Amino acid sequence: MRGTLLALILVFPLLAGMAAAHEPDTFTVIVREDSHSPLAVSLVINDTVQYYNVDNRTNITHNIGLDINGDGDFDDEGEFSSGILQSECDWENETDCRVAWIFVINDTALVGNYMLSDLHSDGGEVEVYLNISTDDHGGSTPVIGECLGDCIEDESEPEMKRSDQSDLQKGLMLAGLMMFGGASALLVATLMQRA
Ligand SMILES: [Ca+2]
Repeated sequence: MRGTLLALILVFPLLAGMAAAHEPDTFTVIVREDSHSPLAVSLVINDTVQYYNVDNRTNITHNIGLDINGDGDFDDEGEFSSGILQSECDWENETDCRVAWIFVINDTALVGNYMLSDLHSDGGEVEVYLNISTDDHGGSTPVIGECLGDCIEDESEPEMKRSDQSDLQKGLMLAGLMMFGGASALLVATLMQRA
């Protein structure tokens, strides 16, 4: 056990550094009547997130998106959304009907920390978080904060859009990274013991 612990301590910093080398992942968010599970998702470029609506209240639909100017729609410049999400579809007669939003993060322009709104058709609203960062070990994507046009000093972090939740976001991302690193270290430690 002591050997495992030692290996864990030695390996952890190494893995923490390697954790950013990344294969595309798909994350699933369950959209419920009063909340999302999970409420916050952290992705890198080339990941996919799918928001799956399981709110089966009669005639209630969801529409999840970024409302930059706070006017209650997702149609303005720089805004994006899921479109209307039903809880179930009659696929034969409603070919446009959807129950899930499959959002492929394939554009570095999407990098940022977002507070999205899930607008319910009955006027309810749930705020959810979506954090998108570059996979900076890929080598081909622009570094966050790199000057690409109108340069502003001290722009070392992606701008928090709509909300000042950056500390919470960072905490969540750090916690996620640590959990991943810890799990990986345990795996490696186990493998080392077997060898
Ligand atoms: Ca808007």
